[in-house]
Amino acid sequence: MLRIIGGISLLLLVGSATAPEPTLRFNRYFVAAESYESVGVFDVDKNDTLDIVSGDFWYEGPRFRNRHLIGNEPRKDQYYDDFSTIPLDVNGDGRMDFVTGGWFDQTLRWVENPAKKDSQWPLHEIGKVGNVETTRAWDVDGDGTIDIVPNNPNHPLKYIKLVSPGVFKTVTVAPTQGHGLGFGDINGDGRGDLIVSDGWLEAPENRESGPWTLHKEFAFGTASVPIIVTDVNGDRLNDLIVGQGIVMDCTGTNKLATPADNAAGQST
Ligand SMILES: [Ca+2]
Ligand SMILES: [Ca+2]
Ligand SMILES: [Ca+2]
Ligand SMILES: [Ca+2]
Repeated sequence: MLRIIGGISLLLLVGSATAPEPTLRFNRYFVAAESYESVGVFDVDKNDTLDIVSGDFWYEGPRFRNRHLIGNEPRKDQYYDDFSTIPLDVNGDGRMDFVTGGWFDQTLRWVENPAKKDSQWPLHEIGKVGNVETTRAWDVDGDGTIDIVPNNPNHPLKYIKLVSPGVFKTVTVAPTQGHGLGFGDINGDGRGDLIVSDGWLEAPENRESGPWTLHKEFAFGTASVPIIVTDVNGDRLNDLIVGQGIVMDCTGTNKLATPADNAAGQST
């Protein structure tokens, strides 16, 4: 699991109107001294202003000086068991909820944005999916609505689809997966494929009945989430941008992860 150190900050994007070529500049904006594993940005209170949601609080945009308690996530080891903040109105009441999951309790859950502003947000279990490194949201089946894809090393790869308010359906894609996950069209057939640490899974015409064929054309070891799919060199073939995780060796020194490290489950 990757650590996020320090408080929450925003990097603000500022464009220059007079330069012949746009120059991008980022400013750091302090939000809060506390920090959690994950952060999301969406309009919590429906006032057409984006807010920040992270761990036990949401912070009112656009200044983020007012915070509201939404939960009481216990600390486990050096982590909070809360590894994503995917905005999704799960119960269809018009207020944006979010989806998260825990490495330690191996559970995917959604967190309900309540009607009352300063009450805590109820937790709802979606399912036991295996250790949740983090979760991503992609429209895996191409129906125009995001699906939830948790990265669960050494557990089956699946996507989880919201089929009606508060009701999810799980579609299994592969019997196992490593550390790392991406999504994009690799073979140019218009269907998004899933990228795992040891290859890419070709999306079949019927995503639910499969089969998703694994093409072992690379081996990334402890790969990032996400593995980004984009055409880097402009040859109209999608390429991959992948980060490499780090592990701690027995002396406490960081080193690049290897496939052997990944198999041993030592990734951090
Ligand atoms: Ca809702
Ligand atoms: Ca979908
Ligand atoms: Ca494809
Ligand atoms: Ca390319």
